[in-house]
Amino acid sequence: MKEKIALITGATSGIGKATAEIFAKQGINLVLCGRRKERLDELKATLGKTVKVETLSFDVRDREAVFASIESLPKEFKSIDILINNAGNAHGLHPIDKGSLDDWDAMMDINVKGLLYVTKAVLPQMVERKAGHIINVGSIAGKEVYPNGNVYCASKYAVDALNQGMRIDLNAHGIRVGAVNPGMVETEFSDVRFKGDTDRADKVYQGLQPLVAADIADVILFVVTRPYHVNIADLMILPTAQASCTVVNKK
Ligand code: NDP
Ligand code: 8X3
Repeated sequence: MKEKIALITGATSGIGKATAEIFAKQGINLVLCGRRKERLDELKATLGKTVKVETLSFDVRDREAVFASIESLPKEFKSIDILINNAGNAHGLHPIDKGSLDDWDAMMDINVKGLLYVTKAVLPQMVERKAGHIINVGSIAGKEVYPNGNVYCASKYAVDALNQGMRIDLNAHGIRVGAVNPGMVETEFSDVRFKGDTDRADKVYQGLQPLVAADIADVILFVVTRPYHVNIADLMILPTAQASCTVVNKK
């Protein structure tokens, strides 16, 4: 994998950060993205000792910033081999009649439209080179709907549809496209969902052993290191204690 370049969105935390760390160990050069610049700088300082690292600080909702940032990459980083579409979050957990319009906008704008903007900005060089690998981080929430999950689930169902659509449309260009769909992973995800209510966030993972971000990063590394004729199209990874969105064996 040496000399390959991966662009990871949402690299400042959780699954994206763990993926950056495991990729660096394999010698994959990195373009790390997120809004929190200080975290990107810290990652560059650490992982930059092992591989080449560029950082891009932008909000995936800001389409001009997405295109300008990716366009600004130095020449040696322009040929992105692997795109990890990971940035995203849930915002709120309310029945549909009580949901907040701002939360709904955030989820659709970040999880769906942001993923589309980044993909559109990265794709031209992949299409031109007739090579590349896109991994869309979906969710079990993109495979089944759970109470109060409504709009978050809709955003992840959209990721599932886009994963299939990209694979079909990019097939003629020889580009690999696949999704990695986690269940419960203890990251900053629930802190964001519950807007900093850490007690409530912690309760989500109490009584079971959830996945950690490194478990998902490990799977992503497996997916990207298959021979080029092998495309892992769709994977779901759950903690052993979780059978579905709502069937969780808590002690
Ligand atoms: P975290 O909250 O730990 O990480 C989310 C990442 O997304 C951060 O790096 C954050 O960076 C970035 N991000 C959020 N909003 C924006 C934005 N507007 N613009 C740019 N970047 C943004 O959560 P996870 O690591 O758990 O989540 C990663 C992905 O995994 C998401 O797509 C999530 O839906 C999915 N997932 C998570 C599961 C879980 O249980 N944790 C289960 C299934 C799927 P910054 O704030 O610096 O911009
Ligand atoms: C995150 C998992 O179950 O909170 O996508 O929706 S869940």
